[in-house]
Amino acid sequence: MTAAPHTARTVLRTDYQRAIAAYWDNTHTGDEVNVLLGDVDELYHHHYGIGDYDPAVLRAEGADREERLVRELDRLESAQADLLLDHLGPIAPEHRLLDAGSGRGGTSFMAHERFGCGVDGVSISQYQVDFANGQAREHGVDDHVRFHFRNMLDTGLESGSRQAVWTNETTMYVDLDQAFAEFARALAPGGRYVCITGCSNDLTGGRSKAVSHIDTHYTCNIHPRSAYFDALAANGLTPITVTDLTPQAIPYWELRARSHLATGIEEAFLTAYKEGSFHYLLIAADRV
Ligand code: GPP
Ligand code: MG
Repeated sequence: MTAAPHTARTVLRTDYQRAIAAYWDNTHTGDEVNVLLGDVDELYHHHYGIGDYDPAVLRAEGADREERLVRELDRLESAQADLLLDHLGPIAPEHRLLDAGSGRGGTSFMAHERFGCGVDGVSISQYQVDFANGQAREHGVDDHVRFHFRNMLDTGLESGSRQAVWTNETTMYVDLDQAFAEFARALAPGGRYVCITGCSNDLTGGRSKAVSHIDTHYTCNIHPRSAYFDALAANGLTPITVTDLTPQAIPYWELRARSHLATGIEEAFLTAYKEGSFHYLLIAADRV
């Protein structure tokens, strides 16, 4: 990391960035869905889940039903992070990774646990950085997993220092060209970038009402599918795997919609995915 000071003035460069930092700085109030799920295994995520749920959970009643729903949603979110990590390629303990938009740190801790490697996470939310560094101390891994108040568009990491970089549902907050240029700079030649994202479908033309609803709910700016591949190609990142995870994402939203943890955004995701105006994609690309 560079010695340059990273203050709110240098890290948050636009009104939009200040607005999203404020949004995530305030998630510690009324954030039951993420905190209750995180409490299950001390891994706090800000992404969604994949895979089939156990239908028996919905047949349970009362407190048992609530507890089983929390555990099942958490299991699906961890399955999503595991799938992302499956695509990072061979990672050795001496490698260093970047979690771009690291939230409360869940995916970073899972990466360290799996590979024994170093991980740096960056977030423009000071609250998230402090929370995740507190978790690193609690897990006893703060010598390997560190979180920084930095902008993913300008991480300050040494060029070529990263064997892998990922974004777990964070690219809808940034300009893709700027982000991928920074990731390509930070990656070693032959390093891997993995992205899980929601993107709009160019084929349906323009932004659907459901996609606009999601954007408004999270103060984000969902990009069209084509924008990802244009920006990857423009920045020397060559896709090796592209998986449409949409069918695997729908059960999570169906279960969440029927749970006591629904936040009101569930129907927009279900509508967008089912009408085909929105895809949940995993993209893995090599820095060539
Ligand atoms: C989930 O965060 C992810 C985002 C808000 C980014 C937008 C993602 C898209 C695929 C459009 P969260 O876990 O804080 O959301 P929630 O509180 O709804 O679970
Ligand atoms: Mg969540």
